[in-house]
Amino acid sequence: MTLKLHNFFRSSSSTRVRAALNLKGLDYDYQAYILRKGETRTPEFLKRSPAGLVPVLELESGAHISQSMAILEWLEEEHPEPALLPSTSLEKARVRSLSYMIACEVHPLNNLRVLQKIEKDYGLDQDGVRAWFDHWVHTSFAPLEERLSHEAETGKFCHGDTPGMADICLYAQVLNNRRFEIDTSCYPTVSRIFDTLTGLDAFLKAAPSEQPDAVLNP
Ligand SMILES: N[C@@H](CCC(=O)N[C@@H](CS)C(=O)NCC(=O)O)C(=O)O
Repeated sequence: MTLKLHNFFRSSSSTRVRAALNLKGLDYDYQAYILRKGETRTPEFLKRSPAGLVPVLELESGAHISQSMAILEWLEEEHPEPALLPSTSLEKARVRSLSYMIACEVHPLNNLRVLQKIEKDYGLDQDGVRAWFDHWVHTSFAPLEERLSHEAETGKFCHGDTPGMADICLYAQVLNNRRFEIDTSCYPTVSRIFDTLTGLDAFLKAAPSEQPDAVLNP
């Protein structure tokens, strides 16, 4: 089965999907879009995904799946091994809950179109935009650290000793934080898990710097 990932190297929701595909050992074709040039706003792309956002996973059947978390869930159902989610419903809920602290509460407030909007329409300068980004990262990373450091289910990774959905979200967001020079080293458990993830091939290969379009967009 040939999968095609429509994505952008620096997009953290794209990084999530690349890490999941790598963890599951799935090959995929890489289709790059330059977001700042509006390449996801063309009629051709909008046919794939009317929201004009990456990532979009194109299946061999021609079907398209948008929204990184929906893509991760599809991958998990279609390619269950190795699993991104643990086995019991309660454990699954914990992993989804940790994942959504990032995917639903940090990322949507800090993605490109929001940053462009607050800069352009509300007159924020670069320092203001950075302060906005910083605020929403810490608003969720402080309770994330609290949970990861106190909950017994945390292991080498966010849940136990195998990497999964929450680790994917954490990894992509910490890389994004670093790009905006947001220091999250004050969160020791988050930092420990991130450092462990950087030692895994599936995550290393998903990093923005490793993608073919990284060289074209310094
Ligand atoms: N909730 C979506 C977020 C997707 C998203 O915000 N994508 C950004 C890049 S990380 C994008 O395509 N931005 C293009 C734009 O804002 O024009 C997901 O998880 O897939």
